Amino acid sequence: MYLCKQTWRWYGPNDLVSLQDIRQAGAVGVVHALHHIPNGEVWTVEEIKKRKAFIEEAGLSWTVVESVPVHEHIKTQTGDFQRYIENYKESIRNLAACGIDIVTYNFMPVLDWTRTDLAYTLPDGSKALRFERAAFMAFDLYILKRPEAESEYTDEEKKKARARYESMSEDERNLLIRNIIAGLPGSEESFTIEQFREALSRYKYIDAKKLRSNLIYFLQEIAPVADETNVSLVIHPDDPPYSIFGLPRILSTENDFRRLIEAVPNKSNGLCLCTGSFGVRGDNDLAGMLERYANRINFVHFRSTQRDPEGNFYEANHLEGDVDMYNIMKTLLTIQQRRKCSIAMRPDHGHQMIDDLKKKTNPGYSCIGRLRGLAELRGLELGIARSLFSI
Ligand code: DNO
Repeated sequence: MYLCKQTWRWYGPNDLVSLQDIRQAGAVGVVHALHHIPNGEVWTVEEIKKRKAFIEEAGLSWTVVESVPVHEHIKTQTGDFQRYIENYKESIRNLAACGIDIVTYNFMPVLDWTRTDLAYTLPDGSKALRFERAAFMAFDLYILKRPEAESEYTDEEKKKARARYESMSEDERNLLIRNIIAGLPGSEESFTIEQFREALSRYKYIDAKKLRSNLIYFLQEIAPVADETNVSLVIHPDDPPYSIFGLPRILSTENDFRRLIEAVPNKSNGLCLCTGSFGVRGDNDLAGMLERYANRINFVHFRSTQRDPEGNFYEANHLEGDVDMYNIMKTLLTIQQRRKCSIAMRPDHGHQMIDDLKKKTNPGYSCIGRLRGLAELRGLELGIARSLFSI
């Protein structure tokens, strides 16, 4: 019987959630990155080994890398991008030499995952991450004042954004700015408004077609190295799964992933199925994607979101919201029996709740909310496994 490999994201020795906490939560592995190494530089065997030993001393394994960040110059194919690609290959080889064989990355321009509100209070008093479209548009139009934004939104949207902007105090505006551009956990970049404008301007001539061809070029370069060293490369989808700030986004749907596989069919080219990111689009059939790309999905983020007709969403409890977790778990279990292997998963994000409400936590990555998520997912998995395969 193959069950998921239960893992947990850990941000390193300064993470408020310790390796021991993670063990107590019941995870067997950690998802981790060497955040102290600047984007684009090589992860040396020495640094990887040091961290790996530290994790193993706590009785856990370093199961997945999330992420080896892709330097902006690779995404835009400017500056020193070829050197950064060579460095990336070197990092893959070094990770493989240390026995770490799943590497997550993303190809979102400028920003990684994006939310407008990091403390959206739910009726039970816990706090969730949220994306509020009116607040986002208010930032884009009236704080960032992106010139093209005026023509990208409808009159009705602009009216809503204006009203939202005017309803905010100075403090609320500053908080919104920080939430959007100061960098959420795991995103390796952080900007001031000025720097953000400049970063956006580097994409002036890069549309979705060009960005896709840059991603394909990058993969054609690194996938052979990953094939050779038995490393799975898993791309993380766009979050939210559509274009923001006029930037192209090219991994938001099943079709986007299909195109990537058609262009780069190497065996190492795979997907991190983040149910929370893809799930924001009603037209993404998550269990179907799992089924159709069964052999390419080598890491799963379990998370659910709750959408509304206004284009807002918040992060729901793991077994609630729009994502049909039962169906996804059932499909994943069936695939693991077919592939005869355990696939790594982690509870993605969790609500800030109970004692964590008194702490200064990493947004989305406090302990107790994820503990609840993992416990629920583990129960769901065992229940399905026992009834399906009568163990
Ligand atoms: C957010 C995460 C992202 C993700 C990266 C993968 O919680 O899912 O930071 O790790 O985009 O490269």
